[in-house]
Amino acid sequence: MVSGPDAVAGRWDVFCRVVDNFGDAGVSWRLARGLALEHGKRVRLWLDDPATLARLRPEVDPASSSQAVDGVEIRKWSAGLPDVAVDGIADVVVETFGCDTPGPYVEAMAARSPRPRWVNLEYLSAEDWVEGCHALPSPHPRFAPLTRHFFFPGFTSRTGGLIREAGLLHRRDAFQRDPQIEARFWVETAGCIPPPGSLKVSLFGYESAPFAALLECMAASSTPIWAALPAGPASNAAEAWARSRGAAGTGALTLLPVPFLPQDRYDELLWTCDVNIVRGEDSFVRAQWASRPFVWQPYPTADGAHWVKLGAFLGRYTGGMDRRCAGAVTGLWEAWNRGEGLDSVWQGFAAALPGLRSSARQWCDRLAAQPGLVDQLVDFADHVIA
Ligand code: TRH
Repeated sequence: MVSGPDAVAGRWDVFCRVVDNFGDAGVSWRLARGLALEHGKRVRLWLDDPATLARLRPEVDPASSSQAVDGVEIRKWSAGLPDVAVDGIADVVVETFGCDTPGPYVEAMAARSPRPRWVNLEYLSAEDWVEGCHALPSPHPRFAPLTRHFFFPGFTSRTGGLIREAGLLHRRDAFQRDPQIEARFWVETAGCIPPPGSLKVSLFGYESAPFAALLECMAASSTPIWAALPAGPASNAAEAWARSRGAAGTGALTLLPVPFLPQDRYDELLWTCDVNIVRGEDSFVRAQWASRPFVWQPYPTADGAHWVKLGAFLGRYTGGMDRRCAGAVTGLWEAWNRGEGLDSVWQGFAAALPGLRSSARQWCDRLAAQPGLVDQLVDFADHVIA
């Protein structure tokens, strides 16, 4: 057990392999940036696909094999890299989402004294078993002195918490308090400002999401709805749906295609909208920090495990709600993920929004009472594991 000032580890290597979509790069980037900017760590983010990160952070050069952004050294992780003879190894090694640290690097870790600390940052889940697995050690089968620790993000004090940048909620509050700032966001992002009294909705989902059915419900709304559609499945589906409507038009619904936004700008979209439809892991967390009602589509897997994740989170998220709100959230989320039955639940959800808005705020405040994931991970690496 190493403790005390000499235990503070300054050099961190974070490994990320982009499976698909954006979340792997999105989460790993937030982690690396927090370690560098908020904890003064010397961080290298080894990323196999910098082009994916460049979509989230336009300052990133997709073609570069080595660059520095926001205090993070971003290195392209490819065959033979890192070259441990040249690049050395860090004091703390974080592999994200079980991406497996490269073999030669692990061998160099085993040969180094003191041994580097080694953490596997897992996927986010609200399931009960996570608390029992968080922070558990797993000795390496080949290199006995090496122990990998499993670090689970989560929603309770017995997990590693959620990534929350310093000052995030203050920046959100300042944005949400100032109509001028919100208006400027809409003009810069969509070229227009949704009129007062309209319901603003952001849509981000997988190809499988029933976008057309939801847009149909919104078109029939008794109040105006403005839907922001970041470039991708949502905007493609909306374009096809509007074409299919032909002369009937889009009713109470106004479609607002917007570019795929830089991460920090996407936060602002979530902060200004009244309802956010999100997916995966990172936008799911960002919608909770926006403290607005939201709908979540977990990453769908062939074995249906996403239903278990959905149910586990719904259990926690609706636990403090009254029956009407809990029923409205559960009904719409299940219909959204099932891909059917939206017409019978959308109205109930829209009618419950005032109560859902205060529930979203309470939920966010409850999460914000816990230390953020980066703070917890640094404490874990510097003061808990050898
Ligand atoms: O893109 P995703 O589906 O990523 C997924 C999940 O992370 C999932 O857990 C993982 O198993 C799979 O990848 C491999 O959804 P997610 O996690 O919300 O990541 C999207 C990122 O894109 C997030 O950081 C927000 C960001 N984003 C923008 O920066 N601008 C935008 O305009 C939009 C719509 C999203």
